[in-house]
Amino acid sequence: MYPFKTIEPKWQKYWDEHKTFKAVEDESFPKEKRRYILDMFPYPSGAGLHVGHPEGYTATDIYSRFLRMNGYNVLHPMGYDAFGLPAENYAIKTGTHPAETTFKNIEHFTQQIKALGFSYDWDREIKTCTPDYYKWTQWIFLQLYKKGLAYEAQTPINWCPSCMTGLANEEVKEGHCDRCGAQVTRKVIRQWILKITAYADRLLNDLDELDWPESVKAMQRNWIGRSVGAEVDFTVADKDGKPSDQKLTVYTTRCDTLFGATYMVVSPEHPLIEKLTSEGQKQAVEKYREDAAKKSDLERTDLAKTKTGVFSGSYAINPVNGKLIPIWVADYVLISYGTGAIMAVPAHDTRDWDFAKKFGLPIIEVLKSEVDVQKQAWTADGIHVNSQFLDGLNKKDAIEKMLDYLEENKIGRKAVNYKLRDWVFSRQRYWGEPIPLIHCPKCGTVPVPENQLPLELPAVKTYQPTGTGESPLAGIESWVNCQCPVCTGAAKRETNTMPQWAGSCWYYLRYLDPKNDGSFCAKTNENYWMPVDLYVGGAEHAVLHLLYARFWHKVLYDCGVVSTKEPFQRLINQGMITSFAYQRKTKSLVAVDAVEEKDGKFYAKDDGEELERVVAKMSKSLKNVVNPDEMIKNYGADSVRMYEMFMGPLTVSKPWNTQGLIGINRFLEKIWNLSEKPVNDTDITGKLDKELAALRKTYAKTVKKVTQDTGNLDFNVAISQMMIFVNEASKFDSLPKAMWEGFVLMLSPYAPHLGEELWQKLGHKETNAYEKWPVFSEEYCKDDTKEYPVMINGKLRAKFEAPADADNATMEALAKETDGYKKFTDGKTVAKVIVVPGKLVNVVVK
Ligand code: ANZ
Ligand code: ZN
Repeated sequence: MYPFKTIEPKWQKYWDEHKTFKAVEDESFPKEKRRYILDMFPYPSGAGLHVGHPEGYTATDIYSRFLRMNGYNVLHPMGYDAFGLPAENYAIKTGTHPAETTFKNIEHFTQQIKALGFSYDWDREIKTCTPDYYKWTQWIFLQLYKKGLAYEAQTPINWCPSCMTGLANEEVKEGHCDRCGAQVTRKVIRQWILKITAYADRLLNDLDELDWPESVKAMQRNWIGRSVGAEVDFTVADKDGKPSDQKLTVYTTRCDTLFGATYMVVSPEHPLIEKLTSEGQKQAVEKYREDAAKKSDLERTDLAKTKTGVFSGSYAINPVNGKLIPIWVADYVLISYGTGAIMAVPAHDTRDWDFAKKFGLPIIEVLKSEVDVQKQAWTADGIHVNSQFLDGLNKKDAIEKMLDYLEENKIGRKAVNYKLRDWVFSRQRYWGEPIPLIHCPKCGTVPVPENQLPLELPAVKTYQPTGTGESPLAGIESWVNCQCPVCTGAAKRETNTMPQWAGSCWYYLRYLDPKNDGSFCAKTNENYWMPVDLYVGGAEHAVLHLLYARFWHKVLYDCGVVSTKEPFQRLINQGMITSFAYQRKTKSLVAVDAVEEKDGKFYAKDDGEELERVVAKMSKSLKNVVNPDEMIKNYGADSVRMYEMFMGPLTVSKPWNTQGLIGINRFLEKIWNLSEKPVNDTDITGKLDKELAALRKTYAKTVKKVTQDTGNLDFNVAISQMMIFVNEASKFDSLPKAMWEGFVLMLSPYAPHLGEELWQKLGHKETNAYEKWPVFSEEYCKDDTKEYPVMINGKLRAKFEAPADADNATMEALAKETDGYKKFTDGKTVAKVIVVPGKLVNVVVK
């Protein structure tokens, strides 16, 4: 084994002591020679680093090192997203202060990350839970507050009964808490909410200019969910069926179907319900509303669920044909979207159709349908029928015509709606940034003055959330009771804290100027580095962190404190690293330690059943979690780095296979052995023998490919090419020095410890991190094979591929292999084969 156990700590110590990767805002680098390469910083969990972390981190590290060697000034920082529930849950169980747990975990993470030899500027490390950091998170919150983008409301929100806190929409996955899996309920509590909806259009439109995966952009577009339609005003009828003063407005994307609206539905929370409900229906409506309140939005809008509803007892007048249509109350209409009321067109909307069938409401076809609308809804396009002035038009034209009609008659207008909801921003938990606001009985809500920031998190006795909708901070009277900064009277602090996402909304800005006590980031530093040129992280952040951070960034842009509209110009999602698992015929999975391998086959230890090897997520229960520490210990950090890059393209999911890691370790060993050979200082072109010429060619191709592939983040392909070079070079007893130096430099971003060691072995005294990247000569890269024609009796009958300098025997043999040769000589006598070297093969047959 090559001595990675001594080499790796040696160079880690060197980099640390020499601050090799310290980034300086050096004005001699023009803007186009500066790069900001960012990793999604980790949450320092107790479990430590998993093998997924080094995947993205290695990719950005290779790229950063490559850029430095190509003359760029590179900012490549690392830090910790350190507020969060796990540390708090641990505190509840053990009474240990979350800070203590968090800092212990951070220490462990740092040690693990450093063991991988990443070229971070550690002087810029940040932790979102330290007061010098969250001072500025609070400051940014106050900017939002001053701009009217933070407001207080008593609203029904998603409530996790197990975490005992409110959640943002983004934190609810299919009706369950994204963190603990408990079913989310609705609870009305006082909340601080951020008006992200004010930025919906910009968050949507500016996506177009980002170099991001299409899938992530699509997720953000869907999440923002811009919908263009119309509001239509219906007049509610009085007891005698005559128009009353009351209007009921609906939102529809299909105003063209207005002639097919046979009833209306209002959400159970609609503010007009009491007015709309008749005496006779009062009890039934009340009961229905109570039941609906207990259901989640998901349960209510699930297409598969049978529809429920109740008649309100009143009618509205369809504004285009004067018909009276009943107004129903049903929970498939949500109060939070559009106007909370709809016109129902059962012939052309599936949910309305289901409802109409269940309650015996009329179904009127208004678009020529290819099905019988009494038996099934027709939701596709068609020519309008039964629709007076729309008859004969298709959907698009009919919508336009109806919109004109509505506007002319002042019964409707174009309207835009978004699925995006404002961001419920307060948490009733301890381990987060205190929201810097004060409630004064005289002055109302007053921000904590900026010169009093940070508002530090006080020590508490118990971290247990109260479950009443109040944070544990509410119990600390000495902290809660304060002086109003405006009138100096007695006031109380806001006791809610910020959500996990707050700190990560702007951390990339703090790296630019992490120790600045007078500003969140000096303008000059911001100008120097922003925007982030490359951001690499997991795909799971598509609508949470990545949307929130864009929102805050735009607010800061509007405040004039950042210079770019978007924070992250280019985004790449690394693929998931999976693991193997073993499956029975019944499809049940067997834990790795209950499997035996014999001759490449796998058997269950208990009953000997032959198992199929499958790819699965790493999980504790399957015991297939790969521990990076163990891998580094056994095979070295350089092997782990290079293996993770060699597994496949960065963005695809791929299974861990320790055999592959061992292969890479052998490859590095081969390189080490090469370095033991003498290097030849003199220019040996004069006495070139053929093989060395071939190696020079391979070298030139290797430089070309590794340069291009590294620049394109195609690391696996670059590594393959390095392997080709090493295999060829291994056949030589000595190597030209310039070639070997060039190879060592190319290797260094990938296996930096080995690279530095080999560089030193070549007699260099300093790090190679800023050495010039090798250049290649195009001359040597030229394609050295060509196509040769095969002529038979003067006619072109075939072609074959061969080296440009192929000898006569090779050319003749290859010509005889071609299908054309076989066909046209079949049953004939070959009289002569004439090879014209470098040109063609002539065949004479009789
Ligand atoms: C009449 C109609 C006819 C509709 C038709 C659809 C098809 P998007 O595209 O998602 O914006 N809708 C409006 N507000 C709603 C609410 N609060 N809860 C549930 N459904 C609501 O969807 C807009 C459509 O969803 C609207 O257009 C409305 O039904 C329904 F053939 O109006 B439509
Ligand atoms: Zn006051």
